Amino acid sequence: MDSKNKELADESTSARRGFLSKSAALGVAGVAAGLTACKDDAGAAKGAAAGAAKAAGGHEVAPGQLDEYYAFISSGHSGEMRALGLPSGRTLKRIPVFNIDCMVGWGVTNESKAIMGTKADGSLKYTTGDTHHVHGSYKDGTYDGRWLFVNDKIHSRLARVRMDTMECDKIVELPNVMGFHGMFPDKCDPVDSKINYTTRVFCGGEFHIPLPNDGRDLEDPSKWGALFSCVNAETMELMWQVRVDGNMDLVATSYDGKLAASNQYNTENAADLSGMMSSERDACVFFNVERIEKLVKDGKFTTIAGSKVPVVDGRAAANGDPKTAITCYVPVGKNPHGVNASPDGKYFVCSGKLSPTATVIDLALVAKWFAGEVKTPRDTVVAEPEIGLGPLHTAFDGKGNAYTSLFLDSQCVKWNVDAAIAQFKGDKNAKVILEKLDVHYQPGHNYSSMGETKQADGKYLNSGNKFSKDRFLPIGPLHPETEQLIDISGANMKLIADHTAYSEPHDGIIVRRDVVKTRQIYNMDDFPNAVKPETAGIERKGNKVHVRLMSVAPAYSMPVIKVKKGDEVTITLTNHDKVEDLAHGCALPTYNINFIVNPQETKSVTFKADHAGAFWLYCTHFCHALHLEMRSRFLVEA
Ligand code: RUQ
Ligand code: CUA
Ligand code: CA
Repeated sequence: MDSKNKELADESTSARRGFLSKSAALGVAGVAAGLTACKDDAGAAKGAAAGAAKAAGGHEVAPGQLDEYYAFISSGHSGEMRALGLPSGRTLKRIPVFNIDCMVGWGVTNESKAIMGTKADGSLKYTTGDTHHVHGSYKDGTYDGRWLFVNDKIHSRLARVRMDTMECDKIVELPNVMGFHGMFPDKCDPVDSKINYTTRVFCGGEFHIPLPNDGRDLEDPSKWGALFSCVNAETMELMWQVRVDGNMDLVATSYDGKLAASNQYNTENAADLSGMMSSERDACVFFNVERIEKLVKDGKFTTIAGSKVPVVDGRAAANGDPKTAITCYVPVGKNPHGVNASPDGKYFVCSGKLSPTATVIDLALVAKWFAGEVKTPRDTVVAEPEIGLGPLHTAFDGKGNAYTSLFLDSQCVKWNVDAAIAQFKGDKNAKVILEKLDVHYQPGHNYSSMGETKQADGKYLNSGNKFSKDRFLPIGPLHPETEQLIDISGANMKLIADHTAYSEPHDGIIVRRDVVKTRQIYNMDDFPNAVKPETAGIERKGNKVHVRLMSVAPAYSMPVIKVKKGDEVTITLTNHDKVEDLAHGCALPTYNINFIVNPQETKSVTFKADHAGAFWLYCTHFCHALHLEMRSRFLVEA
């Protein structure tokens, strides 16, 4: 870049940062408006860029080399989950979950539709989704490589992805919940410590709604409520729900399995923006899992019309006595966003968003509050350092440091948890803030390598930034997002890479590669409808026709398939190839069919043959030198 261009770039960078700070502040109507212009953005941005150029070496993953880590990330309102390699940032897989993906046939095949959910006519119940949080299943306080879970905020669904195949195998819709946002698997049973692995997934409900939401109470939001839900991780069925005051944003769980918590920005129970900002403090609501399950077991629950799921009352009015309470509302900074568990198992950190603070809550003190040994919920707070403007999410390095994204400051702040606790106790010399690093621009989530486990290794931090503007070549009005990779292994944070992301990832996890054990070839017998040579062929029952097809490169088992107009046709295709990476496609022109079958896999589609003609059923997935020749004539007689 010549010096003129460089100047222009710096100028636009600075203008962009200023603009974003202002527009972000606009959303909070004056509350933060005065707080955004307090730093020399241009100077800081230059420093960060120079540092990055130097640091980039040493983290490259050369051609043919494999990454050290996987990242499993959400994709926001594109509805999928993604697997990346880190530090390279290579996209390894886009895992369709709530969205339709015509490459693999997700939302096209009968099997995927059954998982996604259908209406009475067989069409998909929903075709949209909004994924925010991806978390893995645990054993012994770290990932067991079994499952990934992800939420859908739009239609309040929880999905599970098998880590061995990286495919979604179950989706459940939470009843009487709207805006299912935060989610976290448990790490241990609250009672039986031998069950030291994930058996439950906790789900926060953000928006309060009439209960049930059937047209009643439309004009009286004061009667509306929000539910915290518990899903059985194995069966993916609802276990119970807790009604709370306020809303629930994100969710964290303790390593001993006893506590789950959710930050609440609307303790006011308000239905409009100014109302939601009226209190000086909001809360982090803690759930006593053992007590909730005891109530459910003893039949002390109600149900909400249309749902059989037991609902217990976690509202403050019903939980005045700590010794029997199932919930504890800990006051935290105003309109918090984010609650994260420290890898030492001791603390939850709740960010302020409209307060420049992070609140550190001591879990041992929360347990004592439930035992009646701590005076007020606020007494469980052991630190509340001022860390910067618009704090959202906190990650950890396993060495006692926390890394919080600062949306308004457009920075990542590194701070020390023990120092914050010392400062809270009165130590004026405690050095809490260790470093601030500019990120580009306006970070939402950040997450660190193995940072949500006891094996947090303090190597990498990903900053998921909501705006990229001048970081990449322009591509029209919608810019990609910037996922910035930061090396946190040394004394100073080093920005080492900008990666693009299609809108819009929120949370993710970074997982050591040895944790992930995938299978490359299916077992044919896992599919009850697998087509074998003895069952292959065409079968007619009335106007229902079943075409049982096999693929072996470069041919399908039937060169000609003949049906009649008006038939309901099911095509079941089993891929008999056993070679790793040898998938075949199956596309049927004008019938809107496209899917693939991996080695030894079986999939099926059902459709009405409603127009006559000759249609080439062809292989879409490059499989062989004669891939183009891999096609059959699908004939529909008039
Ligand atoms: S949220 S950008 Cu959907 Cu996890 Cu904070
Ligand atoms: Cu089979 Cu291409
Ligand atoms: Ca509030």
